[in-house]
Order: sequence, then structure tokens, then C-alpha cells
Amino acid sequence: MEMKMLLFSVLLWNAGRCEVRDLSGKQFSFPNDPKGVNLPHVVLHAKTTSISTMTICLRFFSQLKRMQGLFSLATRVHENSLMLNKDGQGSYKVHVGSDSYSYLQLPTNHLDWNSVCWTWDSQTGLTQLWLNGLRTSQKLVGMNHIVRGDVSIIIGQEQDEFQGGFKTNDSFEGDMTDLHMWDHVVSACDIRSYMNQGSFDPGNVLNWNNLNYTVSGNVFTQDADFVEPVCQ
Ligand SMILES: *[C@@H]1O[C@H](CO)[C@@H](O)[C@H](O)[C@H]1NC(C)=O
Ligand SMILES: *[C@@H]1O[C@H](CO)[C@@H](O)[C@H](O)[C@H]1NC(C)=O
Ligand SMILES: [Ca+2]
Repeated sequence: MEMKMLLFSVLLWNAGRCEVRDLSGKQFSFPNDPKGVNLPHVVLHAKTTSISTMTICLRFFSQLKRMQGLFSLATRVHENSLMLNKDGQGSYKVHVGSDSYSYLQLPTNHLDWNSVCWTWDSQTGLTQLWLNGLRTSQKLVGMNHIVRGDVSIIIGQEQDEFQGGFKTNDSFEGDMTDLHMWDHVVSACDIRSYMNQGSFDPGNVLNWNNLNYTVSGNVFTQDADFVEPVCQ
């Protein structure tokens, strides 16, 4: 009986609540998860069933020097349908369908924010990564691939199966803010503007200023300090 109650409350707690909020000036904080039982993560709800061109931008702050997932979009066919992760040396891996490319050892801050944008166009396969105002050259990944069907978008954990398959050794630890996703390749000018705190058109697939999300486990919503706060 007691066990059933416990299970029930764990299920309830895990089920979380869908929230739609303007998170501008806010961040999700993912502290460490010493017992590894919470698998803290945030599900981002997007209304999309087909993606052939996209840009994702986000800012993260993390001291962790191991592999960690930054963005994980899975379909029922491809667990790493659109995935971005980084390792301890600052190498970033972009994954599209069953194709991937690793940008080796990009200069990454460990005691400050990192602004990262990733663009991909299936028609040409061209993909590019931006980090803190710098950019990589164009690479080819996932040419002619189209992300189809139900999508499951998760931050905080990396999916090794649709909506699950989380492992504590590639979970995200730190803070994340200003996550946007567009269904087109955002211009270099707008990306530079995003990185320099300028104005930009918010994402039309995921919009931090109007985000539909569900939190699970120890994830905290706090004031972000990417834009220098004015102290009261
Ligand atoms: C938020 O996402 C949930 C789950 O996909 C959906 O049922 C709900 O309609 C969405 N809310 C809004 C306001 O889009
Ligand atoms: C994480 O652990 C799993 C097994 O639990 C292993 O297969 C995988 O390679 C590990 N990943 C990293 C990034 O160390
Ligand atoms: Ca995976």
C-alpha cells in the first residue's frame, strides 16, 4: 500500500505541468544531481511535424568538463534527430538523423555564458555553428534528410530513445537561457545581433518569450544575468 502511494506520488510529481510563459530575463538552472535519481529535464512543446531547415540558438553556463547534451530533439525513428552536445574539450557535435559532424575544441567559457547558434538546411546539407560571436566554416550534414513525425524536444537530458533513455553521464549541469528555434536559417546579421544582446526576431518554432514547457525534477527558474542586471 505504502509502496503504491509512493509510486503514485512519484508519478504525479514526474508528470509535471504544462506551462506557457514569457521567460525573457529568466534561466533554467540545472544543479548537479548527486543521487542521479531525478533526471532533471525540461520538455519543450513545439507544434511541428516536419523540419527541413532550422536554426537553434541558446545560451548556456556550465563548469562541467564532460560530455553533456545541450539540445535533444528525437523522433520515433531517430533518437538524435536534431542533437547538439559538447564535451570537456569544447568540441561540439551536431547530429542530424543518422549523420553527424564534430567541431573540435572551440573556445568555451567555463565561468561565463556561452551563446551558441546552429543552422542547418537539408536541401544543401549546409550546417554551421556559431559560438560567442565567432563562427565555424560551413560543413555538410544530413543532406536531403527531413525530420518527420512527432518530435520530442528536451533540454537537461539527452534522449537515447523517444522521450527517454536518459543517462546521468551526458545530462546537462548549469544554466540555460534565451533558447529559440526557427524553421529557417537565420541571417548572419541576426545571429550576431543575438550574440551581442541586440534585437532579433524570436523563434517561430520555439520562442523563449512565449515558451510552452514542462519541468521534471530539480530544475529551477531564476533570474538570468546574461544581460547585465541593474541592481536595485
Ligand atoms: C502546450 O503543449 C501542450 C502539449 O503539447 C498542448 O497540449 C497545449 O495545447 C500547448 N499549449 C499552447 C498554449 O500552445
Ligand atoms: C555513458 O554511460 C553509458 C553506459 O551507462 C555508456 O555506454 C556511454 O558511452 C557513456 N557516455 C559517455 C559520454 O561517457
Ligand atoms: Ca542520444
